[in-house]
Amino acid sequence: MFNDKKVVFSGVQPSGNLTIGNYLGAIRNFGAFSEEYHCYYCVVDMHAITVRQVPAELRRRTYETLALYMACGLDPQKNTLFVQSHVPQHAELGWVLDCYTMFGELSRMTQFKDKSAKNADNINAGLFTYPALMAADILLYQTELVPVGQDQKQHLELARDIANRFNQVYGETFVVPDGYIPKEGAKICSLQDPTKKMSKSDPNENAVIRILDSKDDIIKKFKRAVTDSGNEIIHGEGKEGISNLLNIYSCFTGKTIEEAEKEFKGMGYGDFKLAVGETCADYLKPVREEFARLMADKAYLEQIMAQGAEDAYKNARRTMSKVRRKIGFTELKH
Ligand code: AQP
Repeated sequence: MFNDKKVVFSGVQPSGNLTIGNYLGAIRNFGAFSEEYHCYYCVVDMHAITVRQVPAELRRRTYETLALYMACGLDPQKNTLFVQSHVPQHAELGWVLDCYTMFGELSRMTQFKDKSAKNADNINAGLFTYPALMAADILLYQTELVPVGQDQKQHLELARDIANRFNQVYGETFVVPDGYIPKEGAKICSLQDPTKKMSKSDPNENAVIRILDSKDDIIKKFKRAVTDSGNEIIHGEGKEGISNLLNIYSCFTGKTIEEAEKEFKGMGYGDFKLAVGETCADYLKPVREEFARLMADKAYLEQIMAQGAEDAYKNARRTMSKVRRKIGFTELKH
């Protein structure tokens, strides 16, 4: 199916029902690479357990995330769609890279600081070393390009540092990946606190729009979105709520922020929020429908998972065997 194309890798954690942040910042952009690159799109369940998960929900969301990849337009015949824990080399390389990642580097990661604050009763070692496992995910496939949202930029830079460090010690082993952060949609903010990014694990349902929310729920949540005491629909400082809504509207319509500002000039906040909600809900309708169709056929999803794991495994094994040789592990002769 694939030749010697350059590689794209990205992943999404099944740590909650996916949001329009995950969609606009990441998944929506994945399909554009499918022709030119060998694309690996992974459901990163091993990352998800850095925060306590309910097992049955994690399992269900793993299927759902895979189905959402496809519902968002990723063709499993043109992309390797798989689940991280099905390919054991992720854990294996993750451990090796832990030994090439510095305590100080991991301590500086803002996601670690944020998540430790949110999960004060479970600041586990996995949460701390999360970026080294993410580096392993990427480097295993000799990835050139990693499409992610703005929040992953710091982790990606660390993955580059780890690759460079390893290459300096052992000679060229890993391709050093570049990030691809979209111009629009790289940071979609919470509807209840627009100074923060929208997160799928946010306990406040009104703060997040989920890809699979019903039209009514989407409109209700947009109507409750925090704005400001003014009445002008313009993008800018001190107008974080309105700016976020304009940004979302612009992502779903392809219009520029200036065009959107012009369109809504003179309109009240209530009507503006309703218009953004309707646009978002209508845009996502085909995704919701295709998702429902795919989820009805679990056997098909399992077939895609198996096919993806087999393809990913072949390539991951190649890199891992190179790494094992370089670092001095002995190999058993068969
Ligand atoms: N608000 C966002 N705006 C734009 N892009 C975003 N991404 C996440 N939130 C936004 C991008 O979605 C991809 C998958 O994210 P992830 O599952 O790896 O975890 P995350 O970055 O930690 O996303 P969440 O939604 O905030 O999950 P939880 O709540 O579990 O921590 C990534 O490319 C990410 O940049």
